[in-house]
Order: sequence, then C-alpha cells, then structure tokens
Amino acid sequence: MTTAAPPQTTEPLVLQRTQGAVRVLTLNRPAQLNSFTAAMHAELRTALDAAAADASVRALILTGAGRGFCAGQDLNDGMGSSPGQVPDVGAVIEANYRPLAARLRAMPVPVIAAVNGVAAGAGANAALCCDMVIAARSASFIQAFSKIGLVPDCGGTWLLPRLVGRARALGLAMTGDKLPAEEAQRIGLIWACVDDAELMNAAMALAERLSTMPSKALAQTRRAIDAATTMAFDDAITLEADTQRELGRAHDFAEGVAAFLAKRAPVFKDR
Ligand code: T3D
Repeated sequence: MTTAAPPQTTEPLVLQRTQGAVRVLTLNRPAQLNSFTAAMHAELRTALDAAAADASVRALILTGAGRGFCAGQDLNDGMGSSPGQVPDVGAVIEANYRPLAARLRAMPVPVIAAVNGVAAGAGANAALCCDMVIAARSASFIQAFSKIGLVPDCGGTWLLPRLVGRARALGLAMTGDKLPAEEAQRIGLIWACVDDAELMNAAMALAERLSTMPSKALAQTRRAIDAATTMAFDDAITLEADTQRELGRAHDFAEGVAAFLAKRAPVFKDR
C-alpha cells in the first residue's frame, strides 16, 4: 500500500442521466477501474438518495465508465498506512460500505447492475447487492479480499452463500479467482450475461420494463424474499400476509385488477 492520496479531479465521480423513468448512475474513475474512494462513496450516496427521493424515477441502473465496473476499495485512499499507523478498515466499512449496501437493498425502485467489465472486491459485492445483475460477456467477478488478507465485505458473506451455496461461496472467496460472466450466470450468481455491445441496451430494456411495473410491490418483494431466508416457513407466510394486507390497500393493486378486468394496460404509481 502507498500513502499517496488519489489525484483530485473536477469530473463528477458518479455520472447521472435520466432516460424516461430510468436513472443511470455511472461510476466514473475509469483510470482506476472505478475503485471506491471516500469521495466517490459520498457522491454515490448523494446520487442514490436523490434517485430514491425523486418520484419520477422508477428504476435505476448502476454501471461503470471505461473497461471496468468497479475494482472495490481504492487501495491508495485513506488506508492510513503511514509507518506505525494501523488502518481501521472496520471504520471504512461502517462509514462507506455498510451505507452503500443498505441503500442499494432498500431502494424504493428496482436496481439493476450493468457490469461492463471486471467487478472486484467490494465492487463485485456492490453489484450483487443490486436486484438484478446483467454482465457483459467480457466482464468478470473477483472476490479479491483473500488476496489482501480480508474477508468479503459489502454484504458478500451474506449474499454469496445465498446466491450460489456454501461450497461455491467459499471457493470463490478463498481462492479469489476470476469468475467469467458466463460462468457467473451459469451458477446463478447473476441474472444474465449478454454480448458486450448489447449490455446497456439489455439493461435499459429491463429497467424500462420494470419501471412500468408496481414499484412498491417490487421493493416489498425484495424485502420479503430477503427476510424469508432467515425465517421459519410459518413466519414467512405471516410476512407474506402482512405485506399483502398493506399492498392490497394501495393504489397499484386496485389499478392492476381494474386494468386486468378492463383488458387495458395498467398505470402504476405507488412507490
Ligand atoms: O478499507 C478497506 O480496504 C475496506 C474495504 C475493502 C473492500 C475491498 O474492495 S477490498 C478489495 C480491493 N480491491 C482489490 O484488491 C482489487 C485490486 N485490483 C486488481 O486486482 C486488479 O486491478 C483487477 C483484477 C481488478 C484488474 O486487473 P487488470 O490487469 O485488468 O487491471 P490493472 O492494471 O491491475 O488496473 C488498472 C489500473 O487500475 C491500475 O492503475 P495504473 O497502474 O494503470 O496506474 C491499477 O493500479 C488500478 N487499480 C485497480 N484496482 C485498484 C486500482 N487502484 C487502486 N485500488 C484498486 N482497488
């Protein structure tokens, strides 16, 4: 590790654009494979909060500029590696990665990771925190933590075994081997793998489709499925009933049923 701080730049570290009801956030430190600095975390938090607060946004895409998606923590940034100084990596997790993972998993709209290139360390797990991951065929996923003496973070220890089972979770995490996107799709780590040139079209088509669906029900679907993984069956049924009770009183349920019966397209608006 070096003590040199990453160079300052006036370029936004997170680019934002909106296409219809879809907000696209692009991590923008391409020369460092979009690795996370504290400053990029801060911009991403602000951008995610703004998307969550904007009722016109009904789906979100997270992607990376250049040839990488995100190489995890920028190992030059704030590592406190001056002689005699012991870095507090736990503080970095609490300050930056816990809020990121929590925010991604509590967005009121569906979140798609469009993984355009290598996703390593917390970059891989930030992608896996998203609801659906679409990767370019040339992309890859690396649980790089073991190579620098750490454990998977940004939710990795929770997500990996749930997505691919304990054997594969431990294999990926212990070896830190590169997992190509096609293999990631095959083992169920991600939703889809597409040709590189098709990545953003595919992500946008999925996001546009999800943006016309009942956002609140989609967000509650994420919440209920995640909660159920640690529940007894009866408790999961209770959560389903409680959630249906709440959603059943909302606009979108009435609209969905009315539209079905009238044989017209529904117009959902809850969030
Ligand atoms: O505080 C804490 O640490 C807590 C949080 C931890 C969360 C974590 O994410 S820990 C894991 C951190 N990430 C890594 O260990 C991955 C390090 N990067 C790599 O192993 C490789 O770069 C990749 C396998 C991702 C890609 O390899 P390759 O050959 O395609 O590209 P490269 O040449 O290694 O990287 C291109 C440039 O990006 C290069 O800069 P240069 O030489 O052209 O000026 C490289 O140094 C830079 N870069 C890549 N990853 C990072 C990075 N710079 C800083 N931090 C990085 N993580």
